[in-house]
Amino acid sequence: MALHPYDLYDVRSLLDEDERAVQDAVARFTDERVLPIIGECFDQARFPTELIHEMAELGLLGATLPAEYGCAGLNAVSYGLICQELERGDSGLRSFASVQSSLCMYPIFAYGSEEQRRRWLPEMAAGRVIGCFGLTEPHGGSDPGNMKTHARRDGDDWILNGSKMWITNGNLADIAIVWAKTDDGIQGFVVEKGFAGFSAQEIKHKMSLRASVTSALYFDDVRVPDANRLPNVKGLKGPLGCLTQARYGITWGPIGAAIACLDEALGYSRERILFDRPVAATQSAQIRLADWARRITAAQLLSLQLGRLKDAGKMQPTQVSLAKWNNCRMAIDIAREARDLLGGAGITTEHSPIRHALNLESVITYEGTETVHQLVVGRELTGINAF
Ligand code: TGC
Ligand code: FAD
Repeated sequence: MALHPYDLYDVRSLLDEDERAVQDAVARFTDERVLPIIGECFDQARFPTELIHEMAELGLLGATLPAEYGCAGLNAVSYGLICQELERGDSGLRSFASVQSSLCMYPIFAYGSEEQRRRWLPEMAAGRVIGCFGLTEPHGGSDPGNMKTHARRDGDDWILNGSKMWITNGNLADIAIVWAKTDDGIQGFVVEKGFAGFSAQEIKHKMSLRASVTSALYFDDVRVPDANRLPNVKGLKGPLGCLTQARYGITWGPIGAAIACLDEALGYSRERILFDRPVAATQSAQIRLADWARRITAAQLLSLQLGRLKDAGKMQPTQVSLAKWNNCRMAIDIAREARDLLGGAGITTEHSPIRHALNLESVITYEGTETVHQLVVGRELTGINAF
């Protein structure tokens, strides 16, 4: 029997019935609702807000959180498959889901009070409240411990000052999870749209993640009630704990982008006749295609094992760093090479590789650059902190 070209090791056979059903449902959504419009959204630098409601209906927002908060209660592998299938459409869609789920709903669930959970999570699962996550600052995102944004206690409130940069969903969001220095260490605050002194400004002229909203956030003496402070975490481990959740999903996403590029390049190289034979009949094209399949297969197995470790409560941040580094590198290299295999046709958004390649420039940078993840693995091996 012929092997599946995008799953040479039959990784799907390692999924249970529920996981396969999740993958199929999101794959259908991507094929029917995302792929027909996404090239144009990218051209127009427009995030398709019209899809938010459908993503919520499918249970894709906060998918791993419990049903009592209106969420789907899925396992980590299912969440990974959601990210993979969304990013097969576009990294912007996966970014939206990652930020809403792992960076906004997760900290409210993990660090928030019961009152905060009940207030925000059901609305966020339904897509009626959109979140963004403010950690990075203009002077250096890799070193968030050096943040300048600070909050000062004033009676029952806090007064927040500072700014955040490169914030996904910033101008879409109804609430921002903002990390700020206090006299008692770094703490997280739920800052609501409309609080006086809080503003968001969209970042224009992006050549990457064009179908996603990215913003700068400004806090000018913003008064935030203590009821909006996340009470159950202090220190950098708060935001870094959220990043571990989001980075886990990001290990899966680029697999989808790489599969989309392999799919396009396979189809194109079979049809394209040069020197009296299809490009796919040349040894150099086959070696490239085979090499992409090898790298995709390795990434699939890496993320699946990571997901199994996560579901068993055994996943370590260093393992996430290794997979985020490997899978982003795998996907960006494949996307760039697939663009080349399409020749001149590869430079327009008629075909997906250039869009994926450009998007992956952000994906390999955000949630910790490639260098940051290499140094995390190096620190694990040597016991020496090289940051
Ligand atoms: P370090 O001393 O290593 O750790 C401080 C405390 O945090 C704990 N910790 C973690 N906890 C959970 N998960 C992790 N991954 C953790 N890493 C560290 C650690 O145990 C310690 O706890 P405690 O109790 O001892 O205080 O901190 P460091 O200052 O040396 O930082 C190390 C470094 C460079 C790895 C860290 O700063 C880092 O990861 N930098 C990169 C920043 C980053 O990734 N920013 C991403 C911003 S959000 C984003 O990009 C969203 S894009 C989303 C989208 O659109 O999809
Ligand atoms: P810098 O930290 O200034 O890094 C510059 C260069 O220095 C990089 O090549 C880096 O690898 C290298 N470097 C860093 N440390 C070392 C070292 N020790 N040794 C050698 N080299 C080093 N942030 C949020 O908080 N929320 C979001 O929603 C969000 N969304 C984003 C969306 C997009 C589209 C993008 C592009 C970014 C987003 N970010 C977000 C920010 C992202 O996390 C940062 O861009 C990233 O962490 C890197 O920070 P920086 O851009 O300031 O680069």
